[in-house]
Amino acid sequence: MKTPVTVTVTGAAGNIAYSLLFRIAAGEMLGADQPVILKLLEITPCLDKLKGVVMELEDCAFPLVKEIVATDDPAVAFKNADWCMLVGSVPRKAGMERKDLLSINGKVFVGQGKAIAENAAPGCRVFVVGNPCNTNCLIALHNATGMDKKNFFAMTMLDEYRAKAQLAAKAGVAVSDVTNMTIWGNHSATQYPDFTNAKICGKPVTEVISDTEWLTTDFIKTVQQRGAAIIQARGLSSAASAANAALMTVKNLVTPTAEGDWYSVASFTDGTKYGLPAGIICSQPTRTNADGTYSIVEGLPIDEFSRAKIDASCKELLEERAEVLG
Ligand code: NAX
Repeated sequence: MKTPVTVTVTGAAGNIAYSLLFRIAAGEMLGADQPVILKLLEITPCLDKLKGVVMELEDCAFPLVKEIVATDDPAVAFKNADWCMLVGSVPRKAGMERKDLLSINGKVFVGQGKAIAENAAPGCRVFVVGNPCNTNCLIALHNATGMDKKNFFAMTMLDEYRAKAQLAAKAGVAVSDVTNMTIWGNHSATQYPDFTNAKICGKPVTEVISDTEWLTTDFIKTVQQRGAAIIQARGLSSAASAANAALMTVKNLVTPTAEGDWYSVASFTDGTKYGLPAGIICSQPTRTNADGTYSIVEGLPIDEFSRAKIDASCKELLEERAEVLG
């Protein structure tokens, strides 16, 4: 029997967590032979609701779940955590500017970053889903004194899957035939789904889809606006698909990547690759190595069109960083 891995999930009584927790508990994220300890963090008014989620987890009798801790105390929730999945954050309400959201959630991620650094297991990895996830992740990283900056990530896998689904539908192929899909930049309407380096059945997308007008306009817009389209259709934001992408991001980060492929996740930039500014949490093409570390895929050609899109998203990330400084 393997030693249990401690997974902390914040926003544990929320919509995404309601899809996510049961799949982690079933072994879909870390493996069917990997026991887990689940630590669930919520704000105090949601503890009753969280109790209901815990009751349901218990009623599944998952063999891999060794312990469940439900709390409103970050120090308890992050104690000995190997993975911190920061899903909880305050959603944008009517009349709220992006700036207001950054300032409200900024405070949450200051506290959580500190609590993680003080309580989590050595080598703990932090993965942020709660929006604005790139900048929330940067805030947590800056406050997690002593932790390795390489261990902080924000989610763009849902955007990658959305892009793959659009390309597959247009080309009339299975979604598994679409590979090498990079989301560059911010998880926001400025993100750039890079069709120029993606492949369909091993061939460049531009060889398979000749409708360049669609690729450069509707395709990008559809991916960028997909979250809003789901809210419009469902009356609620993406939850099951977001949970799936969160689970798959962690799975990708712990599993060596298939030869020749890569995946998208936002991580801390060092200023040496693709002209991305240093010190932001930016989505880039990423591979997990055989030893469990990860690397940014280097040497991809960036044409003029892609350059402008990537720069625009990085500019937004720099603006967000400037807004939360201090
Ligand atoms: P919900 O509002 O259903 O759940 C969020 C939960 O977080 C609530 O139960 C709330 O009480 C809790 N919470 C708030 N502040 C907290 C704190 N300080 N500590 C612990 N828990 C706290 O939202 P849900 O639909 O689950 O979405 C969660 C977050 O994911 C939102 O910020 C949302 O914008 C973001 N998303 C990110 C995506 C991405 O691709 N990165 C896509 C999906 C989603 O929009």
